[in-house]
Amino acid sequence: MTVTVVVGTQWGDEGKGKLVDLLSADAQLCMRFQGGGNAGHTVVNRFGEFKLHLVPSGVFNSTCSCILGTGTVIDPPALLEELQEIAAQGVPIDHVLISDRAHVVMPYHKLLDKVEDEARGAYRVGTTGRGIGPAYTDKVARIGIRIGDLFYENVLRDKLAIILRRHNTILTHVYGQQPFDAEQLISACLEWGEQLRPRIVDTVPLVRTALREGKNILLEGQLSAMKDIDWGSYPFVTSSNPSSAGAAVGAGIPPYRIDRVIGVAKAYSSQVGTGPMPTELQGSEAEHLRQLGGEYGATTGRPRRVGWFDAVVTRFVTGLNGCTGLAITKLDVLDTFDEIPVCVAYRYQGEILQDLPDPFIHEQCEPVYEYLPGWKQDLSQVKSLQDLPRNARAYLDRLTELTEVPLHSVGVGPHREQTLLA
Ligand code: 2SA
Ligand code: GDP
Ligand code: MG
Repeated sequence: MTVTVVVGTQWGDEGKGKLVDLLSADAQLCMRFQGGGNAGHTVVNRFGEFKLHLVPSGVFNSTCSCILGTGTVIDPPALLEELQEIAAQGVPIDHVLISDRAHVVMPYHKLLDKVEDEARGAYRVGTTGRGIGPAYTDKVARIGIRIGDLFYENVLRDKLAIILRRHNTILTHVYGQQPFDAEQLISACLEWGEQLRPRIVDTVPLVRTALREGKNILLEGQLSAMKDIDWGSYPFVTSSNPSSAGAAVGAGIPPYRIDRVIGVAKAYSSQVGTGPMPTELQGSEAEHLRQLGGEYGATTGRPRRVGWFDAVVTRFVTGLNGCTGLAITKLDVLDTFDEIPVCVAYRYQGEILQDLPDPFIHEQCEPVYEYLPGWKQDLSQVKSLQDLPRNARAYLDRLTELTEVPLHSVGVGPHREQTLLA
């Protein structure tokens, strides 16, 4: 039995969905432990190509129960639509379950997300507009609606009276928006509850049984520690803990039961939203790498910022998460470069920094690059690590050396099969 957490080691979009899809072939339980419809996890397998937002990436393996865990925030109509789309492509979805303790992303959260982020000026986060921050804010303020509340009209009415007193005041007085109507929201909630009823469960006995019976459990993180509310480039972060410690809380797994933490690292970097990124490329260089990597938001479609691999960031994240293996993805995207810069340290006010500084210093850091020779060869058909060209292997070895984590696997294409296991 193994409990495995999959986490991002950069700013997100490293290819976590693809790895979780692959690993779920041997898992009996796959849980998302934080976040919501902001995520875009791309999976390419025998069913086709999917961009999963809320549904765990283990869904393609019908013997693997897939749970949207307690730490997640769920937009019910978005989830219902996503499930319908997946089912329409021939994927069974009966094994997708939802924690009754997860929180509901309500329509006012999505509106608040947009108007509040726009009003933040220099502190604008560049959120996905999926209502994530406001939903977690309500959770922490202890006024949130939980999935289990969706069956109880009286609970919804009582809670909405408190919630709308706050949000309608802000929406109308500060942002000049229309107020939300409690009765309309109550009927919508009751309807969502009915539609989701067969999937809503208390996850505690399920997880306890899985642990007792020695099942393989996969915990799927979204975004990355650089977007972690506590450890990321605050305030340019999401509102939950994508780090491995967040997995224990959000999935309800005792921390000491976690056996493996696989950190997923793209062979270069990308970021969506604002925040420091010393290796970011500009102009035609950025456009070239963006095109090669297809770096566009899987949820919003916006162009991602791109740059070279930043070992300072990934070393910080692998240490923080206790990564036991590094899954390096998208190595094939670098096939055509003569040489590939890797950031090994930063220069800041004449000093060399080896460790990740405060975000406002990070913003002013310049990368110190080491240049590694390219391999100038198509890697997409390579079937094993032994068959990689020497320079590609040297690139991987340098990345694992710099990040102090052994290699778990290498991605040479978007398809599930294009993964070379170490
Ligand atoms: P939010 O919406 O409140 O969570 O935004 C807060 C910050 O988190 C970033 N963020 C993401 N970063 C990488 N990938 C994400 N998912 C989509 C994808 C993004 C998209 O897979 O491409 O489609 O644009 C994601 N979701 C949120 C966000 O940019 C903010 O910096
Ligand atoms: P996630 O959010 O971490 O799951 O990553 P995304 O799905 O947002 O972005 C990763 C993108 O890279 C997707 O389009 C994947 O299909 C693609 N991808 C994943 N691994 C590889 C790889 O090894 N090579 C190539 N070329 N594409 C990959
Ligand atoms: Mg993504």
